[in-house]
Amino acid sequence: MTGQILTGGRPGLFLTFEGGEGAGKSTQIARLAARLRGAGRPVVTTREPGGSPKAEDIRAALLAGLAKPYGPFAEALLFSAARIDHLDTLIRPALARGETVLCDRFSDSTRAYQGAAGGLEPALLASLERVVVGPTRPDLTLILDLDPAMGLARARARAAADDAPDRFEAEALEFHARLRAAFLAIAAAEPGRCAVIDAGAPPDAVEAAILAAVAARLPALRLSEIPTHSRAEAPHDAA
Ligand code: Z5A
Repeated sequence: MTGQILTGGRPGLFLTFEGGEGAGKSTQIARLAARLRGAGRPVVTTREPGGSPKAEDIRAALLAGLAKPYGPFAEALLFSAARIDHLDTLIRPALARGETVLCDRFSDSTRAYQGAAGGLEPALLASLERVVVGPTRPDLTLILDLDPAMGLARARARAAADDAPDRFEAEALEFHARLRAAFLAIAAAEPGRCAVIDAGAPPDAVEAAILAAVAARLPALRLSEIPTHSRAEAPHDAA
């Protein structure tokens, strides 16, 4: 089917996964990728910030909190710099080859973290997004919605006992509640692009909801033709 799908003027499909901390994005990206690959569909899994060597360098600095003293606009510029390289070196070439790109976070995270939760003007971020992302908007964004206290508890349970929380994990619960509201507001404003998934359900139920949303929104992927048994793989193979 490579090269056969024509959505958004490019042969590949671009799916992004968004949501708060510990919502299960990595888990579900691995499941969807395994299902598509099992059926012989070419898939790239990736993440933001990161996904290319230069963007991974920026990720390390951002998550270590090195840009925090410069404020949310400086952080937004660094997330954008990482995104430019990621788009140029990984996402756009994969879409041009007709591959399906599954990306863990993208520009909606900038809107939510640096915008709604960080206090930057939506108009400023919209301008930045227009310049950085251009026409490479996601075909579908799956917003994994979860009570932030539950998400943070999941993330802490996964972390090693001596791991310090990263720059954003360390924010107060109120910051994470603003994020949740921001992602839901994005979904409400762009219902054609976004699907909200209840991420508080068990992993199999979340996966089923994602498959239903993808099948309904992107029929060109022909998900319903793929057998249900598939094995999850390690996420973010392109990073
Ligand atoms: N950021 C930003 O500020 N601006 C931007 O523009 C961008 C990003 C692009 C990246 O962190 C940080 O950068 C992020 C936003 C900010 N903030 N934080 N923190 P990251 O990539 O390190 O972290 P993350 O994106 O938040 O992902 P995560 O914490 O790894 O969560 P996840 O991928 O959504 O969840 P998971 O790893 O699949 O699952 C978490 C745990 O829960 C794990 O043990 C699973 O086994 C478990 N799990 C998964 N699903 C379930 C269900 N359904 N039930 C029970 N347990 C589950």
